[in-house]
Amino acid sequence: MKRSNIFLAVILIYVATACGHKEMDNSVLINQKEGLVAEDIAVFYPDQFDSVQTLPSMAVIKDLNFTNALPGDWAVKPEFSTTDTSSIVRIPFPKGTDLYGNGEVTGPLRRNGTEIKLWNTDNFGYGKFDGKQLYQAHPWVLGVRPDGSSFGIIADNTYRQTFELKNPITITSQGPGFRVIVIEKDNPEDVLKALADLTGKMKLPPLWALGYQQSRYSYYPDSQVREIAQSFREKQIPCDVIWMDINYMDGFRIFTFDENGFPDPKKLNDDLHSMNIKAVYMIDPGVKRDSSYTVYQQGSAGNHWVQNAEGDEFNGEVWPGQCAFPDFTRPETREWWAGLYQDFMKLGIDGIWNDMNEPAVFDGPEGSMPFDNIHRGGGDLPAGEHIRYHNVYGLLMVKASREGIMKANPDLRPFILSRANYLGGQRYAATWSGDNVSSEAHMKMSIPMTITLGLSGQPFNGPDIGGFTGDANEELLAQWMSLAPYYPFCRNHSAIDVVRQEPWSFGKKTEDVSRTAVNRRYRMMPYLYTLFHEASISGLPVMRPAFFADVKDQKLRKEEEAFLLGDKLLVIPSWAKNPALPKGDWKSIPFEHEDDGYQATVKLKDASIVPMSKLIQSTEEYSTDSLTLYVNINEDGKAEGELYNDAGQGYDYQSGGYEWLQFKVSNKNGSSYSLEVNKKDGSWDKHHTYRLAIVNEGGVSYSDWKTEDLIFSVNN
Ligand code: NBV
Repeated sequence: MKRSNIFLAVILIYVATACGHKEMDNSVLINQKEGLVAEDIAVFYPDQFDSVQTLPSMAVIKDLNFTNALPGDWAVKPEFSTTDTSSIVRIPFPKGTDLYGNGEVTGPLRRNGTEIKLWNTDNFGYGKFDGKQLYQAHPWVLGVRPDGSSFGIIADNTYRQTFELKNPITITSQGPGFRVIVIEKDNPEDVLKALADLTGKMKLPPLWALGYQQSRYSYYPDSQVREIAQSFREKQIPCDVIWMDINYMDGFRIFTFDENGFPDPKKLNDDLHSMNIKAVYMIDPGVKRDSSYTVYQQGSAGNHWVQNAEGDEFNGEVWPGQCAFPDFTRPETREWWAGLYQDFMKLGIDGIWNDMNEPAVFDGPEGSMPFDNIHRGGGDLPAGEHIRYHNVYGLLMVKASREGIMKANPDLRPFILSRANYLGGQRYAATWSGDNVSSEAHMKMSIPMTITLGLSGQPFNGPDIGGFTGDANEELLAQWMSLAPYYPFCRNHSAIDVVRQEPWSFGKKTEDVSRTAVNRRYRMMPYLYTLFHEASISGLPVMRPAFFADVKDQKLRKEEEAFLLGDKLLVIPSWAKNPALPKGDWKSIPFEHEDDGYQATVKLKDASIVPMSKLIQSTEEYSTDSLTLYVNINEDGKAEGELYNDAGQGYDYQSGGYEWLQFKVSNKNGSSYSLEVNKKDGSWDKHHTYRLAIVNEGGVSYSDWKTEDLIFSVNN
């Protein structure tokens, strides 16, 4: 059934509220239609809702048909009103509720009292709008009540809008009336799972995308790329990816190469591959207005450009000079764009980095396009002005990029990193938090920012480690690299005009600290990959707030230094000052080279098992043949954990080519432990060798390696 026809088929529950009543601020309250679409999900429409103006939803991929009337005791109810210029929704919530989410934002983890504008913005150094308006828009709030019961709110429209997170929450959109979706669950995890059911899940990325990645604007020429790769191998700092920023291009023309600096990209990529390193290349949306340039010629011939209000090709200034911009609302344009990746990927390119896709336009209003530019739409997307499609320009671009990459490499899982995106954009791309600053403040802020994106549906994200703009220094890089193991997306990246910040750039101390940190990430890879798998099937974030460990403990609600990785590891950065920690018998995992003064404390939850693998230099060497199971046995002598394991690439996993194992360890008596391995799912039958690492107060006691007879004795 077409979504625009929803109203013909639904059972409408019509509630007459105070029609025509004037509010204090001159907005006029309007009627609404409301009902349940699932047991715990309600949808509210303002009266005279015109579906063509905001639907089909760019966030929600499910049809939302009313199934039942809204129960009388439904708690979170939006109230709609309008003014001459805006559509307003006010949502009162019970006292004591903590608010989270709201997407890519600076500021505290707990969002109460904050205000943000959703208008994707190229925000260098977070210098504009006090950093409150960044590259992505997530019209979404998560509310957690004192008892842990939780709700989620989606303002289902893409227009420029403001979220004021006071009581009531006030959403003011510069567009027409829009529907509001409210999810009501017993805990925040279930709200996030429902959000993922509605907006789609991140697809399982290739394993290499979880590795450590090194970038700079720009490594140039290609010999420098090779040197960097070589240095990682010589210095034995694990690394999976090197990134090619815009200088690889010929005059910033996308899908071209600078003849002098990158004369043979295929050879470069082959060389990197021979060192077990992948290559990711940047592609921006702006296409240089140059009549001798094939991409511009094709785009013009295909009538693919966004138009100005007069219906002519819109041009604006970006890196290459005056550019035209693909109109990604058009299916034909997305198909053309997707096709551009065909030959490009054949050069051995492994992943794509879509930057500047807010879209950033240097000489345009607020650094983007005029609000009245025309996007012509197509398929089920109506034509609309830029003010409607601005916030989803990046989402539609990465949707097209993803399709192109998948077509070019049908047997490989795609990897795309996007700077701009919108609620639900995890379906297409991972993200990073844009041009942060090399400062202690931005390093610390990267934790609530990474968690917040996870609480907004995007599990695969992280900051520029070391900071993008401004000079890093020995101390800062050592501190920031010590967090590298724990960001879902782990990439060190810096600007063009700042000091180098590869792990070895400030001498031996930082290099050693970095190696120790990155080694940790690779040792934890079995656990990390298991968490990514969990995120891909449930929508739960990889990096999680500490309060997820005990949602009723109010002391944890503001904690934004310490955080969780999955539900079994608690990470406390070395610089954390009196962090609020969850109760329970969490025990520190003693990794190697623990005492450099920088590494975070990593604690294992009681009754838990986390699998770790041998040290490797790249995920190409990843193997789960020999697994060390870190075990924190509880008072009853028991612990449990899981491992998800597949080929790390390709799609066999979609037809059972994986193993999902469950581990149970019990303490027989004294130093004797038994391990039970059960298959939870998957058709793989792999042989593993295990050893137990029993974590206790004083450190860790290891057993011998065993394949059968899984009774271990551990030397205490
Ligand atoms: O392509 C250059 C940079 C890139 O390194 C950065 O990560 C992006 O956020 N890009 C922005 C454009 C120029 C920024 C000054």
